[in-house]
Amino acid sequence: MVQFYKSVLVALGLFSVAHSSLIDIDLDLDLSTDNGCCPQRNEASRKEWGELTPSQRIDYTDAVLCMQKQPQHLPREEFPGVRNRFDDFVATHINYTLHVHYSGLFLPWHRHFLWLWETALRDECGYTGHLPYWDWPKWDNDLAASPLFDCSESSLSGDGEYNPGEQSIQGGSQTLPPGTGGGCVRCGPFKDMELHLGPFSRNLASTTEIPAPGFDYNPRCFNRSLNNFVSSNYNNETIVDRLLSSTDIIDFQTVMDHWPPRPDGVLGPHGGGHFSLGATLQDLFASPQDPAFMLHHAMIDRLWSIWQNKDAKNRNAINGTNAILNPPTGKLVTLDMEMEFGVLDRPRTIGEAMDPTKDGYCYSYT
Ligand SMILES: [Cu+2]
Repeated sequence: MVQFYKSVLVALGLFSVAHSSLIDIDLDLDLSTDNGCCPQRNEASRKEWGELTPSQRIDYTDAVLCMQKQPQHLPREEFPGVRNRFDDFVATHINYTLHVHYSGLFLPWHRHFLWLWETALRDECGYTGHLPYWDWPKWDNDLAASPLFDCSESSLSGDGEYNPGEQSIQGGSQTLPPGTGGGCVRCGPFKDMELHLGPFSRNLASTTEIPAPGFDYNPRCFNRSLNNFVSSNYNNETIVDRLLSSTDIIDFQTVMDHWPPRPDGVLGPHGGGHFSLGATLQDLFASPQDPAFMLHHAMIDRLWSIWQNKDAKNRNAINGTNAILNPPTGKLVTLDMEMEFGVLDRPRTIGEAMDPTKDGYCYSYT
């Protein structure tokens, strides 16, 4: 996938992050206060997974399993692979993948997507907690020993069964070693989970149309492969510190998606998290099928909000276009550009998603 992006970047002549084709937007909003406008409920605090008690963690995974038992809202005829409410979120992600990755929509679209997920868990499955996050550097050397992936009843399940046929991963100029699993997950709360959508090839044939298998129904087991090489190289403390000291949104987005922080960097911490858990989370389109997806993106959202708050006046900015890899044909993002969420929500402007402490969201991270 990364190899593919690199060649597309070269083909599009975007190899040197074309500042001129990107846009910076500044808004004079104070992100450091909630302006007292969160009247509907107390401000939600999103916590690190290991900070939750085991029973709070089980409340979260129970709510995820509950979503997999609720009826879908998307029509079965058009979306045969969507079998439940959880799949509504997966299919919505597939539907907008070519707009909301490696683009100006990446950060705000995923911020709102996570909030819709958290809200659905609470409203539709009686979850009383908030969305936890995966603090990558805390566990980057030994994923299997972390409370996230130790396969206990209070984890998000763990490694898949060992599959000797597990392939190494091509990440830019680097060949990343395969992980330790590769087969079906057989322990923890998601041991019986079935994936319905995807898999999508990592060699995308087109960047303008959703490729095969689209929304086809393809039931199979939930596959994982823990990869400490990837997490320790691309999700370590040094990279997180570097991300938080980014000088502007262009720098922030470059570090997030490319490490070393150049457009030809192999993987940033965004890709690193995806590639740390094997095929299900690596799937650019259908990755929300791994229950760790929302916690990985909550960490991205957390770091974005921490970074924004360090210089609130100047960091209410977003950068890029509304198309994957910011091709010249993409539309430059603006704060009043609308983002779509299909059946999950009405369209929202980018500006609406810029401040998590504002009325409507009212959350912060510990
Ligand atoms: Cu995504």
